[in-house]
Amino acid sequence: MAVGEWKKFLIPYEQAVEELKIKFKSIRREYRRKNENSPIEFVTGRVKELSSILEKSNKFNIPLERIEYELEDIAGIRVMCQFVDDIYRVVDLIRNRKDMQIMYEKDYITDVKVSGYRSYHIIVKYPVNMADGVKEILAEFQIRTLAMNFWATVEHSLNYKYKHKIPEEIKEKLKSAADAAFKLDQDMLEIKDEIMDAQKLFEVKSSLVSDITNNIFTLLSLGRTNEADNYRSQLNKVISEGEDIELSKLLEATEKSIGMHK
Ligand code: 0O2
Ligand code: 0O2
Repeated sequence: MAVGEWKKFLIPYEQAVEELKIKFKSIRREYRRKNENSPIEFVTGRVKELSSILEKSNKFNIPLERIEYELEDIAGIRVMCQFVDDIYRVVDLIRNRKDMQIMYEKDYITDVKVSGYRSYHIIVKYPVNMADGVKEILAEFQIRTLAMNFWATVEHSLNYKYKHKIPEEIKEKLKSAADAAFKLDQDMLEIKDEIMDAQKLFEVKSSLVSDITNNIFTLLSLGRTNEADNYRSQLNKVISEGEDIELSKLLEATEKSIGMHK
């Protein structure tokens, strides 16, 4: 295939990656707006480089005309989660979607790879609406925790450095690092409720502070400079030494002041 033809071949994959990134980032936004804990921490995606497509198809003896059916990760989406159980919530999200069809799933968390690699993979068939009709493509989801992602990124760059021939002693270190990362994930899962409470508290606090700041600006725009300055210094004091309940009281006070002057 000429370079121009490859470019054309890759268009639906580029479209799919953009769409899927938006769709899964939106799910995170939806959870956050509803003030619920999101199983999705962040999402990345990429279209496989042409050189990697050719290298992989060569390695597996895939003829060019079969690439679109047999290379499943030309379009790749990665979903990162805070906790191991979130991975399975994301898997369920994907299983319940009407805009893609699952071809198969690989649970490399239960079936850890020899390298130490852990992630949940789902291969889907995804229809892309092109100018001249619908083109169905295959895409690969990799769902993993932040710790699994850290490990995989490091291991991936070492594989690149050593051209897939990582020395035995480094391989062993990597294997035990992978297990240590998984131990961290399991420990975090045990205190998940505590962590989520802390994150919620932090969110509540930062939204109170932002509401109070907005009110202070409103007072300034109403010409109530002294009151605004007074609230500003109270806010600084409460932030450094106060409790959330005092922030709520301060918010109420600023709302009352605005009400009086509007
Ligand atoms: P790093 O440093 O390599 O981890 P946006 O600003 O949202 O448009 P975004 O989210 O950065 O862009 O995504 P982009 O630039 O399209 O995609 C690149 C990301 O895809 C990189 O993450 C890669 O880690 C990730 N990626 C690389 N290979 C694969 C793969 O085989 N499968 C999947 N699913 N993802 C892959 P970072 O964090 O940008 O950069
Ligand atoms: P890239 O550079 O990420 O695109 P295989 O038969 O094992 O060679 P297969 O059948 O294509 O691979 O599927 P598999 O095993 O599910 O792996 C697909 C992708 O998962 C890989 O894509 C990697 O992104 C990731 N992966 C699998 N095993 C490992 C591992 O041991 N370490 C790391 N860091 N990533 C892994 P590519 O095309 O190999 O690479």
